[in-house]
Amino acid sequence: MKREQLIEASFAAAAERYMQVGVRADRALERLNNLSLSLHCWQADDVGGFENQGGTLSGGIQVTGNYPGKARNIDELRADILEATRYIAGRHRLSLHEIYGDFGGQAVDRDEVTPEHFASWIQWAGEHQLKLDFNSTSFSHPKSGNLTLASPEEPVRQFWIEHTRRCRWIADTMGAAQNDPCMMNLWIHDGCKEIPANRMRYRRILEKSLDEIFSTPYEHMKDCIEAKLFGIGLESYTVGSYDFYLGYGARKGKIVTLDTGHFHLTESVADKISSLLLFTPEIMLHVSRPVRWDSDHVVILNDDLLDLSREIVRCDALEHVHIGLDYFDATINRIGAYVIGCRATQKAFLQALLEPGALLQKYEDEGRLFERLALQEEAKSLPWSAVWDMFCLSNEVPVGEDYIAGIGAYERNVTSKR
Ligand code: RNT
Ligand code: ZN
Repeated sequence: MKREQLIEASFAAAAERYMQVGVRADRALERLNNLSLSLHCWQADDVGGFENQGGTLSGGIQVTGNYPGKARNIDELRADILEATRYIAGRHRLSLHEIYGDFGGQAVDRDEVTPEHFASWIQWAGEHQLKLDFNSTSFSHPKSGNLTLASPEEPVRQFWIEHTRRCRWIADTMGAAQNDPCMMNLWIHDGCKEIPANRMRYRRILEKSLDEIFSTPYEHMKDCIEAKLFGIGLESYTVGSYDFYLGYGARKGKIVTLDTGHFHLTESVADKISSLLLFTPEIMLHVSRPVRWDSDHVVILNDDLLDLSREIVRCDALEHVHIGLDYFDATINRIGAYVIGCRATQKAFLQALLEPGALLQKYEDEGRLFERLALQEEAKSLPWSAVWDMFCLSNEVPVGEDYIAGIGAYERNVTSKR
């Protein structure tokens, strides 16, 4: 049998098998097709950006490795992103950080940036049917220090307020141009290596700064606030902790970003979804993979990711959850890293969409708890991979491991020559 026929036949058999537990595989495929991921531009160049100011990465985050071929300028970054999308089925988004503006070799400080610096991105994204998301950048800058928006030094605080206000303006411009809201993520590293004299002090300042920043209403962008457990060198205290942003988001109607690397390693991020959805408008995800700490390893198909995607589907919240990726690995082919992470995320959501939810709920309602556990176990080995292959085939992206060769060719012909 030809490969294509084999995939089609396997899909047909899988679809029948899923019908036996009350699941429509074709419907799962359709829903997966409509799921957009927001690709983080910073995987392509190790969170460097194009400010041309020789800044080194700071803010408690770190990239390890120096695999050759990272993107050195906007053209290379754009080419790399497009190359990655060739192996990822569906229509996706691109998340830009402020430091990736098109500054044309000029030194544009963070409090001077305007939508003009993103005009070429907006145009390029439109041409390639990619929608844009945005992030303010408060790290890797002489004024970053350990405190930015939570700084008691008024000029420093004002500088970062101005930066963040301008970023919201840029995000709104992007959202208007693409006729779809731009998700604007705010993450700051503010914290202390040692125990501060008073934890409340900086949190009060941060709350005030956020209120000032968010006082301008915008129509085409949505504010997301990202908490963190700790940064390197800032281990004892994080001003923008999860409790801080959860409280802020719930009271003031802001979207909380859940970065899966920003929690204690035994804490379940999946379990937070249903609570957050009750009290905050939507959820922004930064899908990442912590290994022993917030290491930002390439996302793989593991239990954490499966649990997270299942929870989102069970809450029927695909419309209210924005799936961004956030990791940076410089030890392997960077484009391959994108593709592995995106495909893993799609596979996780596919398995979630194929879960026999109605039957599980029925068992639970009837108090048949053995049946519920048994079906949960059996569902793990239902033939989801046949549905996955069909997803790739019908979207004309390489099936299975076939994409490895394509990435290799791009490395030989393009990135290795940088
Ligand atoms: C850092 C946060 C943040 C960054 C990006 C580059 O711990 O996760 O989202 O990774 O903004
Ligand atoms: Zn993040």
